[in-house]
Amino acid sequence: TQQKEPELPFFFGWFLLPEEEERIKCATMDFLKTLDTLEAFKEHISEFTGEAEKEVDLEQYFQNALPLHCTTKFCDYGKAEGAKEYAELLVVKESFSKSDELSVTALIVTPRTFGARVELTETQMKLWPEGADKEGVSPALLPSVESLPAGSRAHVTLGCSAGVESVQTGLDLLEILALQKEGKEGTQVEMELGTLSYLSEGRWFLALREPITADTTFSSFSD
Ligand code: 2AM
Repeated sequence: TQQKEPELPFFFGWFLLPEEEERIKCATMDFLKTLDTLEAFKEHISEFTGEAEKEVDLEQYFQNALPLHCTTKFCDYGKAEGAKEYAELLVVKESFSKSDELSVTALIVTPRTFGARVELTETQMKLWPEGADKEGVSPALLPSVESLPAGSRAHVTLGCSAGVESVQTGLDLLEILALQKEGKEGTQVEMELGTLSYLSEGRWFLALREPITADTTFSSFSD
């Protein structure tokens, strides 16, 4: 008789507790509401709308369907490379269903995505797959990504613009971090939550004055 393989999930990650999800959504929506009223943002509005004078309601612009989470391993039900190996790691099994606290240190906004940067602790890094930062990264960006600390891609997707897949958030974050490292930061604006910087082509980065923490559960998701 043939033994049936245990099924692999769509992805593994830290999932925000429902009440935390609400709190983070409110706080980050408030930021979006302020952002689209800033003069600095309006100057670059065409990078979002394709037209200079048109206004944009960022709250409507970004949509998110999945529960808020920080993906550790995208498994695609076993089709993704290394999915099975990841699911079998002792640390994955031992951490499964356990609570953990995530620390959000920055927010990013681009014409494609809205996301929260997550700073992983040393313990959390044990659940971060080797090489996850550079998966699907374009050859042009690869050298910069390799020079960033491991875990730089860790994030929570807060929303995507129409037709954009959430995998884009991590790629946008890496691009922003690479530009920062090259000293390519433009306009800076002091906001209540922290310092907002512009990084060309509609990319914005808000470094939070105080990290936002969120209680999560390490688990998996399947549709
Ligand atoms: P995200 O982590 O940026 O939000 C289901 O699509 C989840 O897996 C989403 O959370 C998504 O992006 C993430 N995901 C999809 N494809 C991925 C990939 N190739 N690499 C890493 N994460 C991916």
